[in-house]
Amino acid sequence: MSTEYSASSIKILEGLEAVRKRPAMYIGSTDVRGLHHLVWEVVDNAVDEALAGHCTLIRVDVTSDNRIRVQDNGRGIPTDMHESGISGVEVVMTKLHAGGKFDDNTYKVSAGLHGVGVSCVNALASDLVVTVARNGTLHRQRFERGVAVTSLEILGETTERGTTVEFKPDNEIFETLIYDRHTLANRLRDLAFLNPELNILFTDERLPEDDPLRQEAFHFPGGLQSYVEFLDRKRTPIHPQAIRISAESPIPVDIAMQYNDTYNECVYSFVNNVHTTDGGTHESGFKAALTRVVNQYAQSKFQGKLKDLSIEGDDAREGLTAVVSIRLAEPQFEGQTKHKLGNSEVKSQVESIAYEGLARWFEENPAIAKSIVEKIIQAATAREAARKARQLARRKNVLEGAGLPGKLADCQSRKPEECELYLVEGDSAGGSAKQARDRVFQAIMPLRGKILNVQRVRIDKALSSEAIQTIAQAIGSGVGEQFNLEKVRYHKIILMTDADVDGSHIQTLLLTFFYRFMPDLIKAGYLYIAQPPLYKVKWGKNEQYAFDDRELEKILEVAGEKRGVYIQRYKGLGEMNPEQLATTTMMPAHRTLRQVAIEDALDAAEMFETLMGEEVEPRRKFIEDNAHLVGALDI
Ligand code: 0RA
Repeated sequence: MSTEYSASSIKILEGLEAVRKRPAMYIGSTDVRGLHHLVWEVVDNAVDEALAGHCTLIRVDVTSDNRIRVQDNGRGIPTDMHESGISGVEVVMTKLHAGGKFDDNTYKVSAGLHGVGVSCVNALASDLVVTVARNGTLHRQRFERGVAVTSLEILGETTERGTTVEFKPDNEIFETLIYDRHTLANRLRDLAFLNPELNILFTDERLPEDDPLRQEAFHFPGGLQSYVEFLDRKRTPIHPQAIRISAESPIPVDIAMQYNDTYNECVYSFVNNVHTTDGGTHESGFKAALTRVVNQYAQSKFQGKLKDLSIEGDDAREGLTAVVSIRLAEPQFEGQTKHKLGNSEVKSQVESIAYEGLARWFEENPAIAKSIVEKIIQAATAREAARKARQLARRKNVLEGAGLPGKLADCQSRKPEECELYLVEGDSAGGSAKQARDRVFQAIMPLRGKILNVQRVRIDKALSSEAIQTIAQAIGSGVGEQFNLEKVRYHKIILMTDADVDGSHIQTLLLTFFYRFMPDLIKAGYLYIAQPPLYKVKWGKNEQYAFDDRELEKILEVAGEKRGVYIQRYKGLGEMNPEQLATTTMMPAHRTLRQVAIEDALDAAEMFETLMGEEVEPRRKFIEDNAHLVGALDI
């Protein structure tokens, strides 16, 4: 360790010390999200280089010990002396908010959610190595927890160009150090769709050499058009090519959209590559333009079919998959999670670009426009019919909890925040659960047989299923557009199914139902999955439960020496007596619940489509590893 610090570099260290003291202020959290944030921070810098036209290749590697290596072929971080007396590399790596460019960048890509600078990554890495190939010379510098432990050394000559940052997240800071392949691959794939000139190579060195997922190459010269086709790959489009609208002025706007034969709307929007999951002014501008064009077109060409029906935005977006991507010099992000664009001038800018592009497209493609508008008129007609059906249903008070369903064994408490509703597979397990519960705050609803698959049906059809009606009645919140979070009667709704294929199937059908008709309930964190044990191990006077095979092995290691080890495998909830069910799966002090977290609508829609799509193999695979839909949480 040979480091001398000038006055200015001491100030720098104080800056990074602040990052280590309050990491969440800089990267949002120190959980698995924050862990991934470190990668995006470095990748965003490389993407900045690509946007400025200097970089075509980004490699992201996860090493076998969960280190991250990000390599790009951009200009390389400047290596010459900065005015503060240290090299550009050291400034970028140690000075807060110096991660960006020295030069004037028209569109600061990462200004949105990330953009806190690579120095934050450095501060939160137990060690970090930066290698820069620039002006024919290869340079390297090492850091530990943000502190330089070598100077910027010259390694030799090179014909290459670019920056490589390799780091290990600090175990003193992060709750977990294990990277999630899906999270990384999905975001890198998105970035490749959004930046068609980029090649992104992702390698997960934790997977065996012969695993096809070990290395994935993302390069999509078709850009957003390919993105929409990718999103719809499991669906059947009603027209062969995605509609493409783009303009550079007054701001760069790029839109691709395609209608498919489902009833799902799937509109994704981005600002400077940041996914605005809560939409914002750019997304509303696009939607307003679409509704306007469709209404005008239908009125001028399909007056006969339209009669006095009016087309609403939801109708125009039924079965629509669209991606809207814009670039903005100074994006303002709003909302709790800063996933919503606030710049008010953007709405009319995007709206007029989308309006003109769409109107022209409709005029130039009358045959396809006809099939699209006919589909939309059908949607409006069905919506009107559903509204009438709902009105009728409401009159009968079916859905609003005037009467609770007969099968529900309700709890005594009327405080939703302490109430729990167990949705239990089968009448017999339902019976055990009723005996096992704490009736003060735990309600039980047995579910018999299969739930209707609601992925491909409209709301009126879904509500004609008795199982779904009773669930909706018990929860009391209304469904679909009528859903009201305030009316939810239980703040924990717990799916309890057998640990077998049928159980997984029922579980996924229920998840689909909640996802489609009560997504806000999932977002509020009210939906959980119970974890019944798979085994009971008995030896001597000891008795222990195992929730998976690994736990079983661990227990057997302890029990193994002794004689008379007895293992019981539970095939279903019905095999447990009420007391066992209570102590393993239902009592808050002993149970483990998994909270269902649909963080990313993109992933979720995607997954449910795979799940409910026609193809059997991906569905089987999903049911096998639906673990990444639910985050582990001890309650
Ligand atoms: C500061 C200035 C310039 C580039 C970069 C930083 C830069 C940072 C990172 C981080 C990862 N990859 C990166 N690539 C570049 C501009 C360089 C110039 O003007 O030549």
